[in-house]
Amino acid sequence: MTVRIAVIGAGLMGADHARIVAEDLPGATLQVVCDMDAGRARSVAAEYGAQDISSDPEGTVARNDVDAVIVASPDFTHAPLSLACVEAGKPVLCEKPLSQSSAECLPVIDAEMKTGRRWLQLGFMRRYDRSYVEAKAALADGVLGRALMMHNFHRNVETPASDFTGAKAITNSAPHEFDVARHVLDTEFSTISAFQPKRSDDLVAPVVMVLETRDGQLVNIEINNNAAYGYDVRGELVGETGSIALNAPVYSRLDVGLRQSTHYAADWRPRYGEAYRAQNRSFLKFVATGAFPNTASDSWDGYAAALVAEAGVRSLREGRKISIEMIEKPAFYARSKEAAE
Ligand code: ISE
Repeated sequence: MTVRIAVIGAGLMGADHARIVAEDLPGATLQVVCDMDAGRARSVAAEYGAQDISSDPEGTVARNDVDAVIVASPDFTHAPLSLACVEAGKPVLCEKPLSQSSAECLPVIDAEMKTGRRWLQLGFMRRYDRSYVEAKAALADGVLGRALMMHNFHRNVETPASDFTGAKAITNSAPHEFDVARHVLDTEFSTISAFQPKRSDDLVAPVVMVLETRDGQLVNIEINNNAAYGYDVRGELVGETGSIALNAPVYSRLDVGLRQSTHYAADWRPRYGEAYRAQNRSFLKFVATGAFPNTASDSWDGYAAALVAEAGVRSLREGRKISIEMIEKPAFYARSKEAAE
């Protein structure tokens, strides 16, 4: 059976997901491209051969010719549209974040649990990137010993919007590290401390965070959205008997004029192109089998990322360490080692 997918949102990420569905997802078809801007929906639909377009997100979710939904519309629509998918019984891959409000994630969790099965896969695609996959495997294999620390650097060329702030670096960019560090370490965070250095100009300065886990480990995260030189995400997982570096793939090195050089991606899309493809393929398998992929992030992970970000913004504002108080994790979201990949 071909899975008929609707993509809601025809902006940067929506167009990318439409391309993946149309060109790189055997067994799926791009059924609908939905955007409030009909012209943008029409343009993306024409480029990737969608069957139809719409400007009605809720109506698109309800369509009988839509088997699954990818939500890539503006952040504030993610939780309401995910809730609509859960209530309509439509599997949904929702771009991060589920919501920037941890409280807004709870009705999605409640609705999903009420149905008794999983519907929502969340788009923290870093979990599918080879560097984090290999780091998690090395930790599981015991070669690093017990995990002690994880260092994370997340640098963008420039801020994505003119109104970007240090707080937005925490709520928009850092949730990737909040999620993937929890995933690799298989833990939850207990505190967060956030700091900002001073720049000599009026650009948004980096945000540096130190987080403690409930298992006594330390995770530090640098978010620099004005790094200027390139899109650069790397890090290191340090154990008691070894460490593993998290690197970007280098496909070529130019040797010329007594110099060597490699190049950086301009932004996350080329850097994580393979991770998005792997994530979307795991979503298609989830749709076809109903078995939630063990690697993927879910509604609980969306709540956890939003809660940590809220505490990080408070720490930056108040200049002190903030405790992270989570609700108890429902057994419904427990992960079994044997679960589907
Ligand atoms: C952006 O929203 C993303 O999700 C990217 O993956 C991240 O690298 C970037 O910093 C964010 O602004």
